Amino acid sequence: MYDITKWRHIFKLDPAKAISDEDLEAICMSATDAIMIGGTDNVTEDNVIHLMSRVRRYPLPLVLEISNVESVMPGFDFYFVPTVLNSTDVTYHNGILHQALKQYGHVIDYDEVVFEGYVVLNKDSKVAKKTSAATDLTVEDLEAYAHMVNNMYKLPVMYLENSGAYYDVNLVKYVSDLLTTSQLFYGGGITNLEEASEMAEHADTIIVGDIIYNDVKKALKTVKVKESHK
Ligand code: 1GP
Repeated sequence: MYDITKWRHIFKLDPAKAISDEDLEAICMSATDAIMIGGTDNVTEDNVIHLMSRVRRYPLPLVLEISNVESVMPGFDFYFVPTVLNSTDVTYHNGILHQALKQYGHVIDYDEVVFEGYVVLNKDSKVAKKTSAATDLTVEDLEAYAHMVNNMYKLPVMYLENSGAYYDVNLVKYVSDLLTTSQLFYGGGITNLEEASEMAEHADTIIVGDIIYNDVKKALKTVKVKESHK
């Protein structure tokens, strides 16, 4: 029904953070391609179901990016499952996934599941700390991850995750040039249209998170990237 490969812009909402009805309406009625619900800390069944029911009033695709098994529930259009390729802890490669599939593997609709090859870049981010990610990466490391995702695991999505800070666009370009089939997601520190456009020049899809909570008007402007990067 929805074609993820055409998505250029996604707003990521953190279920652990408060958002007013007014701001949520503005985000959901914008021209963004999808809403993704996901976070690192304090993601619970309660706050996910609450946010899901609020976003469901609006006619746009809704994704749950899974952070733990307890907060997974039916009702989303897609389930994005991160595997953190530069985590030093197997839990975040496939440990949680293995446990989840042991329990629910027989009831999952795999057409709704998208496996994301994550590379966590910002050493100061919560996700880097939680997953014990090896963030001290050289260009050669990034290149190897691109080959891993695109040519070895053949994952549909590679996600360059620089949560909380704007990354070096040249490195995003470098990775982008290596991918032939995997869709490149970039998220991290996008706060205005200029940054959104710069990253969208190379990433297939940009993810905008924090700025929603800091300055919703600025967040809304990033959606304009869809006009220049169709
Ligand atoms: C976080 O990649 C997203 O998972 C977006 O990053 O919150 O820094 O916009 P920001």
